[in-house]
Amino acid sequence: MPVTRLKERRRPTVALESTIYAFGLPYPQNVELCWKLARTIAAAGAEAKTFAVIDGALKVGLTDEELARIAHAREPGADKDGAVLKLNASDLGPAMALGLTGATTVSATMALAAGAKVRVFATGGVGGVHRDAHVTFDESQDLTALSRYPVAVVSAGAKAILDLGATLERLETLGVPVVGFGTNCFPGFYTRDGGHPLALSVHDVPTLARVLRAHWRMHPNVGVLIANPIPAEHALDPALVERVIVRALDDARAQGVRGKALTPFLLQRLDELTDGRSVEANVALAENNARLGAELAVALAELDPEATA
Ligand code: PSU
Ligand code: MN
Repeated sequence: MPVTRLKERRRPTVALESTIYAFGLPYPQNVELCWKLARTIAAAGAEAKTFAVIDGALKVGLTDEELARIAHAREPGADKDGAVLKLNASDLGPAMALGLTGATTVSATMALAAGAKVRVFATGGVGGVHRDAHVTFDESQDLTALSRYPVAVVSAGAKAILDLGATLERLETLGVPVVGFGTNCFPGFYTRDGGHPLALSVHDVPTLARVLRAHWRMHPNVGVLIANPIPAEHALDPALVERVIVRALDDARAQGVRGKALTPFLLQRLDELTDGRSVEANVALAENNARLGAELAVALAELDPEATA
């Protein structure tokens, strides 16, 4: 390959979201996780880029100060001035115009990754259809984003706080392939088996990269959800998970927590109700997804060296 061509090649990149730091995990575990994911991704030969919006500017990669601002979103007094918002894809334009600061959810991160030509995004779990969506209509914008942006989202499934069956049905309606990595069932985030079979499963990274390349030839603007179960040694007991989720959902209902505040509230309650075990599991699965994301970004680059971000 000529030298000029080599120069055009960009390093394989893995996008990371910032809502998991702002509203998914407590401080300082959130900052530590961000560093850990960057190290894991670098060790696998790729580069991590965390997305956020700071004072109206889109950020692809955060400085330590910017990360600290995001990571303190839930601290008392954080909402006094320069509040850190939770931004969906649809919030990005207004946030830029108004000079706002916010953490990007899966939907916003997918939109920004697509714009930056980054094809692989590693997260914890995607948002989905909430359990009472037949009454509240609460379905995450993550689902429509998956149908709109050509990004592979490496996740441990969707959190069991959601209706996993309805989430899979909605993904099918939206035309989003869900590919199990080393599994035939859709994982339940904290657990390896969320109780729903998957039709598509692959067992190695080169095959996964070929699946993505073929998918984007057919559907150049549609995402893919990769379901990578939490490592067995970090999985929580399914009965415990269900018990604490029911309790957290009751608390949310009693306190009238809805909309964007619901997912962060439930995650924080699970942390309290499991004595931090849910946070440990969350960290372990995010790292596992970052590793797979990096391997996948490298494999995609090998398949198609010039097209890779
Ligand atoms: N899953 C997690 N931790 C999180 C989230 C999901 O394990 O912090 C965040 C992601 O950023 C996801 C968002 O995009 O929650 C979904 O929120 P909602 O349900 O309000 O769409
Ligand atoms: Mn919602």
